[in-house]
Amino acid sequence: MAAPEVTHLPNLPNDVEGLRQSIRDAVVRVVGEDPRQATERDWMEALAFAIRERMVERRLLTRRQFADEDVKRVYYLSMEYLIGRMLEANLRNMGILEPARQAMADLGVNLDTILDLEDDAALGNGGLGRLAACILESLATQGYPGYGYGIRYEFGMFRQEFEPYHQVEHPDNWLRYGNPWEFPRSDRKYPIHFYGHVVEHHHPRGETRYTWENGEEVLAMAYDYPTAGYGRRNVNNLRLWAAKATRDFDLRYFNEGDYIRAVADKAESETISMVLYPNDATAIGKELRLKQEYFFVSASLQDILDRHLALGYNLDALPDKVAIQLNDTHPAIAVAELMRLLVDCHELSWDRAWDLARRTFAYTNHTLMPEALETWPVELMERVLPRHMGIIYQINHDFLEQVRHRYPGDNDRLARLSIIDEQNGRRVRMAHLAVVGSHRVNGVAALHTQLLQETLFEDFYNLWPERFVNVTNGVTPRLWMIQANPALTELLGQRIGNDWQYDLDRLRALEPYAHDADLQKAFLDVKRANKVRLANLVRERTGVELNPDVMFDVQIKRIHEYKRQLLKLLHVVDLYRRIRAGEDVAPRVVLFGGKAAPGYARAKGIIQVINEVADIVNHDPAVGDRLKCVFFPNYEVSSASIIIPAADVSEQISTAGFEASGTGNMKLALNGALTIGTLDGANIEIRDAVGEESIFIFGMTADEVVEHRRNGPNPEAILAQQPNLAAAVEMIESGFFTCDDPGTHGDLGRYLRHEDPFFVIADYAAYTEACERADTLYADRTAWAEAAILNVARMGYFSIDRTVRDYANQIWDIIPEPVAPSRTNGAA
Ligand code: H2P
Repeated sequence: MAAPEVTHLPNLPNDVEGLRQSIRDAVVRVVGEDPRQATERDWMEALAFAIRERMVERRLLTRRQFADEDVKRVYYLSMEYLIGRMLEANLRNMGILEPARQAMADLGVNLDTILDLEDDAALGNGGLGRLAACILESLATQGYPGYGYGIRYEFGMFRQEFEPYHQVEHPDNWLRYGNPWEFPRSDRKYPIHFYGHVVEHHHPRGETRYTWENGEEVLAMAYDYPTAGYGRRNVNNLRLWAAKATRDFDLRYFNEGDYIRAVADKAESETISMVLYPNDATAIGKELRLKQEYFFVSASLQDILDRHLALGYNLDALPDKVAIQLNDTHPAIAVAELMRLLVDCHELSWDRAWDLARRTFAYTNHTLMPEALETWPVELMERVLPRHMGIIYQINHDFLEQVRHRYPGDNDRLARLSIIDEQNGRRVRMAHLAVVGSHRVNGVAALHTQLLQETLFEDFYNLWPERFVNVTNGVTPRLWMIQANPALTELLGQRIGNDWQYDLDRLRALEPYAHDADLQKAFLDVKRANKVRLANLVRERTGVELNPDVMFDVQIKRIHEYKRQLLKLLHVVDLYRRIRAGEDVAPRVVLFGGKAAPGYARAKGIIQVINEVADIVNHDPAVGDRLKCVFFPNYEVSSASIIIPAADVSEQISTAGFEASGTGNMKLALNGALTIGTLDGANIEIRDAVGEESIFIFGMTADEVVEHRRNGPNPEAILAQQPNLAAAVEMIESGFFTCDDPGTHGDLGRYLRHEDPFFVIADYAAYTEACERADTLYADRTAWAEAAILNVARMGYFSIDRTVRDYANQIWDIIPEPVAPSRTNGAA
């Protein structure tokens, strides 16, 4: 038994005086600067250190309590976490934002200036990575024992610049000033093995055993990021792995005098965690990506088993004490890796291990797009992970035996279900591995889950209907309302109190006031102030002046054909042509934001043409304030939190059946934007929640899209009947917007006229009609305010807290374990 002073956790004060003391001390002790000479960045670092000391205290308390209470834990395995800035979020969730603001002011520093210095942690591409970050925040907020695992990329999502119209990618060197939020754990390192070969050991009695020999090894080293819950003491942990060479120098080369080669090997093994892969239009066939996936999965599983055993549990208790969620197929190799660890390293029998693995894993699917469903060439898998290839064959063999038994003689079904795709040069279908190895599979919105069951996983659904569940996505109100929209937060507080911050359904209390004239006025004033705030940022970033009194119409998301930025652009061009022709159109600001995968030529072409159109429109004196078009550069979490509260209209116009859920749609509606949307993803559930009158739905349904495709789409025939649309397409392809090189967009014209794979042309008329409905309502300020307020009031369902509870109850079987206040360690 350790002495009390050893086991006692410090209990730092959270009042202004205590914080001021900690911050001033940190400038000297941690930053190493004289407070008289400290720069703003020095103060930022000192503040971050003062907070992290407090976070780690609560982290340790949380950990103790989880151990004492024997809790079941969930581990979220994700290649992506799109966290954004951490300083403000940590201050808020720790409940010390205002005391810290005051403490900084006492030290002569403006907190808001400091907050703006921080780079975004952009370890993700889009919705998938942002969802992961929201889930971690909610796990902590609700007191669930939840851990995140991922990769500590040296370079996150690229920084986007326009030169002048097309996207240029710059490396995101987010760690260049170091990172005050992370705790490097040099004692937490696991060996990760690649290449080599497998040796079989036959035992006269009992199973054949395998060892994986030779090959290469790198180390995975842990970096911990404490994640604070809002309004609770719970602080969870996000553990990100960085690759380290097993030794700094290969002595063989060194002794031969080849110093450079000795160091180069070290650099090469460390490239594994160097850079986040941007989403790509075509499946990534890169060895490095496979290595990244295996690297973080293996380290995480070794760590999970270590913790499980260290807590005194035996391996048979794994599914009772551990749930592992696979975020998309990226970590699906975990199924084979856990089998390897249990069978090869812990010497469990195959059948026992398989039962444990399947009851431990669950898999979330985020897309039906075939190119995003990972498959790896068997040859590559065999070379990089030879033991895993053998394990996958064994899993597949056992699985197909079951299928044969159930559907004798149905060879087509076997081929469709097999984990190995024999058609396309033999590839491992990671989604199949994930489904076979999980006890639950979920889609991320009702329609998406239904389509999974009817299309992509139809055969699996027939086999195991009980495995499939829906968990509709959600967003955290802490970031997407309290932090992003302080003015609306305050207004809500005045009207309905603050309970909604913990239970978003309480926003309903606003509903009876939706037609209260005072509230409407206050609501519109808040919106206008947020628009002014955005207009200032847009001026700073792009030089374009926006009039806050016209409608702000916003489409922010990754650039992808199915998300249909082109549909919005055609509308802009159409309006522009009509304004020039002297027509009276309702004024609007159209704002785009989003990145195109560097290898996705069509998406990059879309960015270029939007920028070109914007340049002409914004400089045409005939247009004035009636139309402005902005492509907001380098859209990321921190700019999203300025853009979203300022939006009047939210564009959610994907081709029906293609957007799994969407989460931007939820953030925007929560902030009082009205949605123009197709019946796709979570838009359907948003419509059901806010009511038909408070949303503008248009276009083909998912079924109609399938039908339309079957009948052979004919964009040319549609164009022949729609002169406005035809004129817009002509204007683009004629080179009107590309003074330098009029030929540039001929290809885009051909694409729209002859291919139009995502039915931009087919949905155009319905789309503009929906925009006009929005214009009409917008002109009636009272009616608009009422609809916008109702959107806010009815968005409770889309809280990430509900999402996380759905996972906890339907999939993980875990319960919250709020950290109790204690007298010794119970600062507020
Ligand atoms: C994806 C889907 C979205 C979904 C999100 C989170 C992959 O995000 O396309 O429809 O909401 O996952 O489940 P995104 O396109 O934003 O990268």
